[in-house]
This record gives sequence, structure tokens and C-alpha cells, in this order.
Amino acid sequence: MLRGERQEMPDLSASCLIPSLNPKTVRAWRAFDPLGGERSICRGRNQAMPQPEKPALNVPTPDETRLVTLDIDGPVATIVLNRPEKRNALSLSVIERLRACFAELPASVRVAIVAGAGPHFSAGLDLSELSDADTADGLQHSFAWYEVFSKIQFGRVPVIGVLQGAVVGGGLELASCLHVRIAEESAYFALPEGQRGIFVGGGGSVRLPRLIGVARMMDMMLTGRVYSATEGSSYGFAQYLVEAGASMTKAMELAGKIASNAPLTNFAVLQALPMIAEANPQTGLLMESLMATVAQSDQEAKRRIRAFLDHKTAKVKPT
Ligand code: 1HE
Repeated sequence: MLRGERQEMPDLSASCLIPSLNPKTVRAWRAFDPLGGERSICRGRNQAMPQPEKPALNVPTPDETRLVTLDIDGPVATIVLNRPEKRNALSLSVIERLRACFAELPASVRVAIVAGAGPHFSAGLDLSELSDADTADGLQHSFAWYEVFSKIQFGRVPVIGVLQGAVVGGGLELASCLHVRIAEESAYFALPEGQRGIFVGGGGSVRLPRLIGVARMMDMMLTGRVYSATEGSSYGFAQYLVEAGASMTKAMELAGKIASNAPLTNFAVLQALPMIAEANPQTGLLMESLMATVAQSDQEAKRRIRAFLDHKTAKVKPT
């Protein structure tokens, strides 16, 4: 399914799924699209695109760059949603900056941390962008999110989420595409789409049921139920629960461990494990055996196993 999820996403570059878009959408999508929008926006199969009202290159303004910051320290990249005055609401510009930060990661980076500035991880979709959006805008919006979240989920580097305060709506959808989630005591999880009259549109209905189950997600969306960090972490919203202010230290500790893994193991975990989990058992077992054989044939595996057998490396210790 996770493979299917990628496959099922219509390729907007190949077909003109949306017959007409209002000028606001065209501008927003052009601003989002790193190729300038021509590959993604069609007004009809044989109609020429309206000429862009934008500079030739999509160079972000300093203000846009500030929306999501990227800091690299050795093998660890820290990417921070930096819009605390709007509770890190995810505007299209934030989504685009998030995409750019991941796209910019040099090969030396082996693990990333995604956090939110201020007391909240993210208040979800920037609702101000929806106020005069039409149907086509809504679709474009979702596809922009899908592209970025899929790239994060199926990207090269494992990503750790640091969650505090509101992790709601699209913020929870973003958190659910990360690989390891750490919740501080202040974190709370909710899907207020029901109250707002909308629906999840950032891949939440695909990813969240795999973390927390369909019944729990239905309840959240129907009743507006909010889960605390303690409850939430026991139900799969996060794998770690830490006290106030401790999440970044924990994230760095975990990042160090992840970065020290053999690269092929991390590759297998990110790329093969989700596919195997969704495959029928026979296909899954075959895929697993192939991946295991590839990993253990690598010199890095041979070196690590030799080190263990020679008592030169750490044993597994009880916690
Ligand atoms: C926003 C947003 C936002 C805050 N879009 N501007 N998400 C929601 O329904 C959650 C809406 N937000 C909240 O419930 C609260 O803001 C919080 C509980 C997260 C934080 O409360 P608080 O008291 O700390 O902050 P605040 O005073 O409510 O908000 C501060 C400012 O951020 C304020 O703007 P200001 O100009 O009046 O100062 C808010 O309007 C603004 N703000 N949240 C836009 N979400 C792909 S589909 C996904 C669908 C969804 O994500 S639905 C869930 C949307």
C-alpha cells in the first residue's frame, strides 16, 4: 500500500486532471512548483498556459526562507517550522520550504529532525488559505502536501519528529509521515477537521489508521476527541514520551543511534519495511529475504558482525 500510495498519486505532469484553475491557484501553484508550474498546471489539453506573472526563477524571499529553517550539524539536519506567531500553521509556502529543506540535504546528512518553533508543533493547515479556495484549489493543495510528505516518508534519511503542544489536523498528518516521533508532556493530538467542516487532506486518512487504527481516527474526527501526550503515546501517535523541554535532547540521542547504523539497514527500514508490511505474506517474505541478503552481503555488515564475534563491539543491554 505504501508503494501503492506513491503509484496511485496521479501524475499531474502527464495529464490535465483539472480543467480550469482560478488565477490565485495558478499563482500559488507556480510559487510552490520548483519547475515553475508549467509541468503541473493545465487549463485544458490543447490550451496554452497563461503567461506567468512571476520572475523567471523561483528564488524564495528571505521571509519565505525563514518559514522553515535548516541547520546541519555533522550527520544530523534539524528542520524547524518557524512560524510560531501562527502556531506553525502549514501554509503552501511552509510546505514548499519544507520540500526545499529536504531537497537541499547534502549526502553527509544521515538523519533529520523536524520540530516546531514555540510552544506548538503545528496547528495544521493554514485555514486562511482555504477561505476563498475553490474545488480545484483544494485538490492542488492536497497534491502539494502529498508530494512533500511522500518525499519525506520515502526519502533517503530517517526523520525524527519532536512534538509539543498542538499536533493537530495537518500538523498530525505531517507528524505521521515521520519515522520516529517523540512527544513532550505538553503535546496533544486532534483532528478538528469535523469542526471546521473539512476533511483530512494531507494523507492522514492513509497514514493515521496505520498508526492508531481506523476506529480511533473516526472517533477523533466525529467527536473532536483530543488525546493527551500520555494517552497518545500509548496509542501510537508517538513512540517516545518525554518531560517538558527534553524532546530535543532525546531526538539528538536517537539521531546519533540512527546515524551510526549501517546505511543499507536504514535504507531497508525506510524503503522495504513499509512495503513488506503492506504486502501479502508470501510476497512480503520473499521481499524480506531479498533485502536481508542484499544487506548481509555488504562489507559493512560483514565488518560489524566480525566485530561482535571478536568481542570488539557493544552487546545488547537490558534497559
Ligand atoms: C492559525 C491557525 C491555523 C492558529 N490556520 N491561522 N487547524 C485547527 O483547526 C487548529 C486551529 N488553531 C487552534 O485551535 C489554536 O490556534 C491552537 C490551539 C493551535 C493554539 O491556540 P493559541 O491560543 O495558542 O493561539 P491562537 O490565538 O488561537 O492563534 C494565534 C494566531 O495563529 C492567530 O492569528 P492572529 O493573527 O489572530 O494572531 C490564529 O488565527 C493563528 N492560527 N492556528 C491559520 N490553523 C491538508 S488538510 C489539513 C486540515 C487541517 O489541518 S484542519 C485543522 C486546522
